[in-house]
Amino acid sequence: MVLERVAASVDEAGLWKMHEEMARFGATPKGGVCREALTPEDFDARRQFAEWGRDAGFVLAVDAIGNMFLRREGTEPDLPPVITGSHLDSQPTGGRFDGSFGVLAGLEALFALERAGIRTRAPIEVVNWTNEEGGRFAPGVMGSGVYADPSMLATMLEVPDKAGTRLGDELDRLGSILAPVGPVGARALAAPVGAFIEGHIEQALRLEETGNSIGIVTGIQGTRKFRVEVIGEEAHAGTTPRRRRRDAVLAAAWMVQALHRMMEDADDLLRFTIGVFEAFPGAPSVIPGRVRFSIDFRHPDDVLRARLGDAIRPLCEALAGPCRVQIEELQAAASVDFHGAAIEAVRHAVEIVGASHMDLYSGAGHDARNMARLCPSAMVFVPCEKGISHNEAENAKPEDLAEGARVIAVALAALAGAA
Ligand code: HGY
Ligand code: MN
Ligand code: MN
Repeated sequence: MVLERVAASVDEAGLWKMHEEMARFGATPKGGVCREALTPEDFDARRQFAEWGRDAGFVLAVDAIGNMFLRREGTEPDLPPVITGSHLDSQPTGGRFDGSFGVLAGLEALFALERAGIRTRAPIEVVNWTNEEGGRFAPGVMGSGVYADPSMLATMLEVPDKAGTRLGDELDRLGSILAPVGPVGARALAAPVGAFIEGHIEQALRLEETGNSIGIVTGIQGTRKFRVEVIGEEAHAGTTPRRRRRDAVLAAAWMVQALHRMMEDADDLLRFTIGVFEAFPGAPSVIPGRVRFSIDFRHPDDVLRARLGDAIRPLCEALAGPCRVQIEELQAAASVDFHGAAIEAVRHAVEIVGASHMDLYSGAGHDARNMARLCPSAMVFVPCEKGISHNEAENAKPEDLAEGARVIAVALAALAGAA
């Protein structure tokens, strides 16, 4: 009966209201959010998250990469916490639910436990991971990545944004942002975690197509991310003959075409995206001397990703012509399958809640991939309208968010030993 009481204590209207309030930070005219990592808008969202936690009596801790943990104490405080959460940062033309749902559903799960007067043996924490999206500071899933592998910290602190601002310098501002809210404890990177559950919108169409409310995520496909620099020579557009040109856009364009052709697969499982393509100096009458473009390559099969990912460099070098090409691999993450106590708790929770559900494999990357390296991890997907995401038109229904929060709350309570 305890777990049923937890589910019954989730407040749909309260959860939706938190989404509406969180969406104010970085709100865009088209109804989305632009809240890139460690911008003033992200700091506003972080402050709001801290205030809601403080008002509920939860204790805030922050680690060296700015991940924020709000803790509801357990009756056995020395047990590793069961953690839930996601990210409050967004893409530049992001939606109101990507990341926010996982953080706010986690908060609502704790509020439900408070309302029901239910204690748990282990502490439960809600986390806001730093820089999941990676739009301003590449690569993404950075906060959870550093939490899982602290040896990455020094490198990540040096990552610059387009304006050359160091991530570490922006992060240094977080302390003064949060200080007025209340006491902030320090959290060690890679501190033990009992289990991790992340709620997220599906960002695809399966739940909406099948009429299911809940996706039990069985795994996340692997990814490889690169930055490519093509270096030519700036010259006059009117006087420079073709034979003397070292045109970085021309060389890069050949590379883009050839890469897309190499990455075409008959079963349309492979995901290959060049989302950033910048020409410098970007003046109409100057032959571009430099091009920078991004590569985001994903596929469930680790062997195929290794083979095709390793073919990127030789292909670009073969097409560089009179230019040079520099390629840096920013991130390589293997496909992950979720198993163990966390996903079993989610399976049990959907039965307790009575939610319609299906197993789903995630094409999108999430922080749960990194947490799966530390502890039993799982994800709970809820539908989003037409599967639209990484787009300001992203939308979801209050009843779907509440159903997801009920499943998350019950799974957390079970994992943390509710009594
Ligand atoms: O790119 C991703 O898969 C995630 O939504 N940031
Ligand atoms: Mn996300
Ligand atoms: Mn995203």
